[in-house]
Order: sequence, then structure tokens, then C-alpha cells
Amino acid sequence: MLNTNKNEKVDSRDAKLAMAFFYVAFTALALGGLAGLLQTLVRSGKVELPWGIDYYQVLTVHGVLLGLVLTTFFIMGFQYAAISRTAGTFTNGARKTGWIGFWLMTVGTAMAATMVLLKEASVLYTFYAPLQAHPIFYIGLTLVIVGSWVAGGAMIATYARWRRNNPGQSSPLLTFMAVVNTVLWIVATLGVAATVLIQILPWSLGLVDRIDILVSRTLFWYFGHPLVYFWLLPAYMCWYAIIPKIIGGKIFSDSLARLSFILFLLFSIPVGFHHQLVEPGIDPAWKYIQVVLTFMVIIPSLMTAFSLFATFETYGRSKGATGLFGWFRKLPWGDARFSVPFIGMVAFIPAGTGGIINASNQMDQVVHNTIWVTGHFHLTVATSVVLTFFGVSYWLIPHLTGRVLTKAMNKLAIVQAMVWTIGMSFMSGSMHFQGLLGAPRRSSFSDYGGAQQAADWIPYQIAQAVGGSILFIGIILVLIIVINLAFFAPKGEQDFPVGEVAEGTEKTPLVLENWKLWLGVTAFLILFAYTIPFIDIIQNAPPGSKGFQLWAK
Ligand code: HAS
Repeated sequence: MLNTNKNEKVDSRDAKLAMAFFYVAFTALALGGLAGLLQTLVRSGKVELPWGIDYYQVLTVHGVLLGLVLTTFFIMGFQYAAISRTAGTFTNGARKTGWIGFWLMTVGTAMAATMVLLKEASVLYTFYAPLQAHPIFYIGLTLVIVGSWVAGGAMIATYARWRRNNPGQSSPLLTFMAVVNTVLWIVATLGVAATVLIQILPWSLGLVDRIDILVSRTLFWYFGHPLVYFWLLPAYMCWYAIIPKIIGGKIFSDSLARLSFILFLLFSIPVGFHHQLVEPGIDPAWKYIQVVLTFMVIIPSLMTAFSLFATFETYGRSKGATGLFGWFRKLPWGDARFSVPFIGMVAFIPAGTGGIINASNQMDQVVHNTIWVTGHFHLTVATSVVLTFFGVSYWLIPHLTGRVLTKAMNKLAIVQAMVWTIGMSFMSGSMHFQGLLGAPRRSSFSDYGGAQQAADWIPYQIAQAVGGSILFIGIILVLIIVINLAFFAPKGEQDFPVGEVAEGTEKTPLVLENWKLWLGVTAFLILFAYTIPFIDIIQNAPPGSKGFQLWAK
């Protein structure tokens, strides 16, 4: 049996901490969304940025605020609330540690954002060398990561305390999932911390005059791929463990849900080379091995799809549905807590298909570095993940602030999700088509080579700008709802739904919480996938090494 109902309500002191994370997250959404609107307008070729604002500066604001700040702060707030609800109130020490983490992250974000606004860090969200930013930008990012470790430490400590107090029992599913995601994050961020602290920061401070680009990109992508699963897993927390309760059904299998999370921990990290398939200097055999491992990390998503279909079908049949898709009509479409994340799930089918195309070496040669890839991540993170985060906010924010999701806000939330779906269909769809026509990503209109070629892309660029403008309306709607739920909605009790497993399911095997085993296998896979190629990259910086060593001075 799951021990899911530790606290029916998140303790008000924990709620304050979770809300602090959400305030930063939604401020990032407002500013990053505005930057996104400007960007699509500029790419249409019809608009020029005023006051000397540069396209790459706006692109950096957009990517850093939405890709890094909105996601990380939302995830921290959500995980704090989920752990407090299911494993019990945080101790004063753990909560204080959480606040220290929050402030480190917030100060770091402010430092990095200031440098971007001052045009001292137009290096995009991937901050690849040889693009160089002001040292304060990197110090700010380092504080964000260190802060997230501190905040994550408090979550892990709370989980460990639960296990000490409940020997021989499976931990609450949501707490377990939040802890897997935190461990994944800590292991992944070691790569980006290494490149920033050992390579990029000394170079940006002028202490060294060159940087090995291939090493820095490899360390970045060691982090970059698990980063996307760090975004995805909180959405899966909602899909596996919260949605079943909202629809009135049951979790199909607690063990399957935990196993899929463990598989993400094992396979999301040793796959970074699939972002570097076209880069020279990495032995093709190791690229091949990492592509195979990439296909392994698709399996837990297929398991998730299976489990979700099983939950929906079982629920539908219990309500009298018949036929293959009869369950579809039984789902609670009028409830934004369900329908908004559900749109995210549906979007994840084409989004995941795009990911499989990217991971397939030969097809990646066609789409790599085109705006197709941007279309891919606007479907994955900016639709599946973000719509699920919005869906969670619509009940979690009132739960934390002691208010209720009113009928009017519920209706507006559904309208918001529809606006988002229409806007993103235009935007991500046109990005995919442009990418197939060879349109590059990360380029301003004026930087395109070949006016004739650019002319072929123009209808899609206009569609992209239309989509971007509709999405901006979507962002305004989210902000209206969030502000209402945080400050103006009527006072009351909003439920924090936590699913229960179907009756008669097998007991969850405790081996799924054997951390020595899973951390050991994780370390083994990372060492296997990276040790030899990494030594190779350092020892044999290929042809003449000049292509890989930047002589900055
Ligand atoms: Fe990706 C590039 C491969 C998933 C994000 N990806 C990116 C970048 C980002 C990103 C940000 O192999 C760009 C990075 C940059 O700036 O350069 N990606 C994959 C693969 C997957 C995948 C194999 N990506 C994601 C997710 C992301 C994300 C998730 C964010 C959250 N991606 C790549 C590759 C590249 C890449 C290459 C580099 C390309 C290049 O050339 O640079 C897989 O994890 C996808 C598996 C997903 C599925 C779908 C399962 C479906 C489910 C929904 C069920 C629905 C239900 C509802 C039940 C197999 C679970 C049904 C209802 C009905 C009515 C039907």
C-alpha cells in the first residue's frame, strides 16, 4: 500500500517556501515570454528591434529565463510542496536550508540577468564557447546551481528521515519521484559546474588565454540532456501520480512508475553525444554507443504512455465505456486540472517522435542546427512540460495560498490551454517545416545567407510570428490566472490530489529504493560512456588541434 496521505494540506511554512519559488518562476515567464514575442517578430523580417537592442541579447533573455529559470524554480517549488504533502512537514532545519537554496538561486539569477540586460552576456542559454560573457554571468549561474544543490539536499534529507521513521516500507510515490529527479539533477550539474569553474570562468576572468571547445561542449552536453529530463520528470509526477486522482481513477502500477523513474536516472546521462553527432573529434564508435543508450532512454517514456492509457481505459471501463476508445468520452474535459496537462500528454506524442528522429544519426544530419530542433523543444518543454506545469499551478497555488480555483478561473484556464495549443501549432509546426527547408536556428533575419533561400522560408516565418503572438496572449492569460489564484480568489480549501494504486496490485519491490545499487549502475554507465572518448578528446585534439582550441588572445 502507498503511504500517500501524510498531510492532507501542505504546512503553511512549507507553502511559503514553495510560493517563493513560484513567484520567481512566473516573473521569469512574463519577461521571457515578452522576449519570445520580440524574437518571433524580428525573425519574420517585418520588425526591427528599437534602442539598439540586439537579437542575440533578446534570444538569451528568452532562453535563460524560460529554459533555465522558469523551469528550475517551478520544479523546486513543486517538489517542496509534493514532499511536504506526502512525506510530512519539513523540519525547521530542512526548511531553513531550502530558504538558503532559494536565496542563492535568486541572487544568482539576478546577477546573470543583469549581465544579459547590460549586453555583457549575449551567449544564449547554452553559453557555448567561443561566445564569451562577463564573469558575473557565470558566477551568477554557478550560484543558481549551488543553490539548487542546497535546496535539493533539504529534499533528500527529508526523504531519508521518512525512510528512517518507516523502515521496510516503500516511500510515498511523489516523494520518491521528486528525490530521483533531484539526484538526477545533482549528477547532471556536475558536468556544467566543471566546465564553468575549470574552463569558462578562468577564461572569462582573463586568467587563461584559451579554452578547449570540444571539452567544454562535451561537459555541457553531459549536463544538457539530463537537463531535459529534469524538466520532464515533474510533468511525469503529475501524469502518473496526480492525474489518476483528479479523474477519479487509480494509478495503474506503483512499481512501473518507480521503475520508469529509475530508468531515467540510469539512461538520461550517458547520452550527451547525440547533441554532438555532427561534431568532429569524437570517435564515431562512441557516438554510436551513446545513440544506442539514447534509444534506451525512450523506453521509460513508452512505459509511461502505456501506463497512462491503462489508467484512462480502466477508469473509462469502470464508468461503462466500451470499445477501443470509448474511455475517451468519460474523461472530465471540463476540469482544467485534467484537461490542461492532458493536452501536454497528447503533444508529447509528436514531440517524442521528433526526438526519435533527432536521435537517429542519419536523420539528424538533415535537421541538426536547423530550426527544426527549436520546433522540437517548443513541443517538448514549451508544450508538454509547461502546459502540465500550468495545470499543476491551477490547483497548487490556491492550495498553498488558502484559496480556491473558481469556476471562472477554471474556464479561463481551459481557454488559456486552447490558445496555447493554437499558438504552438503555428509556431512549432512552422519551425519544423522551415527546418526541413534548411533554415538555421539561432540566427537573426539579417544574418541569413542567400536571400533567395530565405525567401522560401518567409511564409513559415510569418506563421511563426503569428504563433508567437498568440502564445504571448496565452502567457498574459496564465499570468492573470496565477495572480488571481495567489492574491484575489476566494479563501477556501483547495485539494492537493494524490493518486492511489489500483486494488490488488502487487507490493512494490523494495529494490527500487536500493540507492547503492542504482547510483552504482548510474556511475558505471557514465564512466563506460565517457571515460575513453573523454581521454581521447583531451589527448588527441584533432587535426592540428587548432579547430578545437580557441586562442582568445
Ligand atoms: Fe530532445 C534536442 C532527442 C525528449 C528537449 N531536445 C533537444 C533540445 C532540447 C530538447 C531543449 O537525439 C535542444 C538542445 C539544444 O539547444 O541544442 N529528445 C530526444 C529524444 C527524446 C527527447 C530521443 N527533448 C526531449 C524532452 C525534452 C527535450 C522530453 C524537454 C522536456 N533531442 C534529442 C536529440 C537532440 C535533441 C538527439 C539533438 C538534436 C540536434 O541535432 O541538435 C525522447 O525522450 C522522447 C521520448 C518520447 C516518447 C513519447 C511518449 C509519449 C507519452 C504521451 C502519452 C500520451 C497519452 C495521451 C497517454 C517516446 C508519454 C494519449 C491521448 C490521445 C488522445 C492519443
